[in-house]
Parts: sequence; C-alpha cells; structure tokens
Amino acid sequence: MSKLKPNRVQFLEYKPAEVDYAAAKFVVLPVPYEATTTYGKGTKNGPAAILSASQYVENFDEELWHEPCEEAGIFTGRPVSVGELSGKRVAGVLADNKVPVILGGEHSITPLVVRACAEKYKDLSVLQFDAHADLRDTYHGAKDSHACVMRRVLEICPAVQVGIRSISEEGYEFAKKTGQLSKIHWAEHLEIADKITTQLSNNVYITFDVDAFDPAIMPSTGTPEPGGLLWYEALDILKAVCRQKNVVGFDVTEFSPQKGNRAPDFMIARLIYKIMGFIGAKNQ
Ligand SMILES: [Mn+2]
Repeated sequence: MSKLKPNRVQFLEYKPAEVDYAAAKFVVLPVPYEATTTYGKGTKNGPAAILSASQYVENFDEELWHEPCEEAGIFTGRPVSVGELSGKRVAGVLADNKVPVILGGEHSITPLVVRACAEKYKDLSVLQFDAHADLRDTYHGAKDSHACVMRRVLEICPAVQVGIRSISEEGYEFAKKTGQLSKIHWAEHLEIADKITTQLSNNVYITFDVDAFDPAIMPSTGTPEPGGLLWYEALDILKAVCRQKNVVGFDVTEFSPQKGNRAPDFMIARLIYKIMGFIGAKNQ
C-alpha cells in the first residue's frame, strides 16, 4: 500500500485526520503545473481553488440520493510535481486499486497519467472533453505542449473527443488520415451520449479540459472558445460513460481561477464530485 501524506485541505469538508488512504476509493492528487500555457495564465492556481470551493459542496447528491463520499471514501494527497507524476505516484495509487483524480494544472500532464493507467489496464481508451482537438505533433517546438496532448495520448491508446470546436490544419489532416475524425464529436453537433459510449473500450480514462464548457459558464480558463457544453449536457455524457464503462481515473485541467468570480470554482468542484458519484454508483 502506498504511503501518501494527506493534504492540509482535503476535497470536501474533511480534516486530514478524518481521511484514510487505505479505505478511500478516490485519491485526489493536486498537480499545480504550468509551463506551456500560451494565452491566459494561472492554471497553477487551479488545484487550490478547486479544493477551497469543495469545502462548500454538499456531501449529499441531490440526484443520486446518497452521499458518494461516505460510500466510496476520498483521500486528498499533497501537491505532486510533474516528475513525481511521471514516476511511480500514479502507478502506486492504481496498484492499490484506487481511482486517481488529478487536479490540474495544464493539460500537458494528462499523457503521464494515461501511460500509468495503460500499463495497468490493457484495454484502455481515453474520453477527452475539450474545446481543442490538441492534435498537433509539436507546438512552438515542444512535443509536451498543452496543444499536443491528444497526439501524445493517441501514441498510447485510442481516444474519443467531445466538445471540440477548434482544430489546427495539421490536426485535421492527421485526424482524416488516421480515422480519428470519426471519433471527434463536434460541439455544434453533439451526438447523444450512447453514440459516444459505443466508441469506447471497457476501461476508460476521462480527461476533462474545462474549456470544453461554454465560456459563458466557464470563463476561468486560459484559451476559451465560443460555444461548447453546458452543465447538464456534460453530466448526461459523464453519467452514461460512468454507468456503462469502468472508469479507472480522471483529470480536470486548464482551470485558471479568476478573482471575484467564484461560480466557476464551485462548478468544477461539483463536476469532480459528480463524476465520483457516477463512478461509485455503478458499483452498488
Ligand atoms: Mn482545451
């Protein structure tokens, strides 16, 4: 069993002394990493803002009619560096049969987590929520840029992309050539959740770039795009996937909190707890 120290601020209103790694199903790892963001900055402040907002999230889920945190257990570890993330940290959590929940930080951390998940779960696919296809091979000379995330992921396992409304010519040509185009669900013509689910394998990792949401409800992100998902649209897809598939881990990235606007912080805290509830509900 991994020996992780609890973070001072836990997800939801728990004190560090009240959480138990051994009994937890979900292990939250804050990764306040920011190196390649290109437009708005501040995603390194994302994890702390999410944890802070989560203190005010109601434990009881109004839709599931129970307290997911009481049934599954949530442990929040201390902030993790990218070096630790690419090392054994996620692998250790997976080896303990827990679901890693990664709080970004910029999106470029995702391939590191996907690689660890793919080593444990052979039949893995990735479900990406994002405004951007992120299919460039390099961006500003870097292969590990946040604009190349899904290109790196596709080197590891298949992926389905949802909410997309921005793609480079290079990314489009790549998607056309490789057949990935059929797995891109454009924001303007969002498929029903079941269509998306049929393209996924049984073991699924979810990467949720918060700019998938309409910037009207999610302005707190570095590269906002007009259009995009609303709250219930996102939940419908997540619910279907979590109920029909084995979701082995997930991340939420590119969240850059803005001073004076707390609604997006709270929405992301609730999004994370919703996903936990949907995953937990499946095993009842
Ligand atoms: Mn994006």
